[in-house]
Amino acid sequence: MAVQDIYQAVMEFKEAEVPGLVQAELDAGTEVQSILNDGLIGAMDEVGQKFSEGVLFVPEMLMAAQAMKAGLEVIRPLLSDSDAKPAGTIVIGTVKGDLHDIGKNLVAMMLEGAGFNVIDVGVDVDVDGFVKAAQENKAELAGLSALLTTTMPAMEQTVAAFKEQGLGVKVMVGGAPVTQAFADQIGAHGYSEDAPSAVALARQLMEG
Ligand code: B1M
Repeated sequence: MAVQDIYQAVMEFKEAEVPGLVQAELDAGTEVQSILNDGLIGAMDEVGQKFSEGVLFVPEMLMAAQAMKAGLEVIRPLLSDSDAKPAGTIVIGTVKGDLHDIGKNLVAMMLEGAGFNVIDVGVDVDVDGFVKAAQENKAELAGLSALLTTTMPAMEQTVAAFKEQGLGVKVMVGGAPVTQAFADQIGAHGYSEDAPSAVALARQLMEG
């Protein structure tokens, strides 16, 4: 029994087995940080890498994310008692008028897997919904998803609202119709085309 078994079980999408493996490691006295970073997050980093290389696809990434989340649930109560600090807090949601959430959920799960405190505000979220959630949770980042060309203006309005509020929240955007050029045009702090690159972007935005 080792942290490597947790890593392997996430890589093999063994959602039912991961919680037991995590608990066994905890019982054996393994540090929460090691289980998190070397087991759960490490595996999701490799899954993200394989997705970017075209070796794994969306269904596999979702299955791995579910397995990782099952393990995360076991250690979640312990995280506040340990030295494991969240990588940052991000409010994430799909913008007003848009009900698509599969990609947003995937991004949220990957961020959670990467150690972020993720506040998922759901779908069809208006400007106030995003801004209030960011204020209430003292979020450093906001993540906006849009799948419809018709809801891209709502994304622009939300980015503008964050700027007007002057909260210092960095806004990242994504979704099938969204491009880097559009992100630049609306003044977003960053754009990523898929879930693994959203994690890389969030880490980068947290650094400065
Ligand atoms: Co709809 N839909 N849909 N749909 N739907 C699309 C998006 C569409 C392209 C289909 C088509 O016509 N070919 C089209 C949009 C056309 C356009 O705007 N140009 C469309 C339409 C028109 C509609 C309706 C208007 C249909 C109707 O009712 N007439 C309607 C709109 C409802 C609404 O939102 N108000 C509608 C409804 C639905 C369903 C409810 C049936 C369902 C959504 C279920 C759900 O999400 N719970 C649905 C689905 C499933 C799709 C398709 C088939 C699949 C979307 C998806 O989940 N992809 C889609 C066609 C397609 O893409 N092939 C389509 C998988 C997902 C993992 O990818 O979401 O792109 P994606 O996320 C990626 C990246 O984009 C990125 O990372 C993710 C993972 O790598 N990403 C981010 C996403 N968010 C990010 C945020 C980030 C960073 C990266 O930072 C914060």
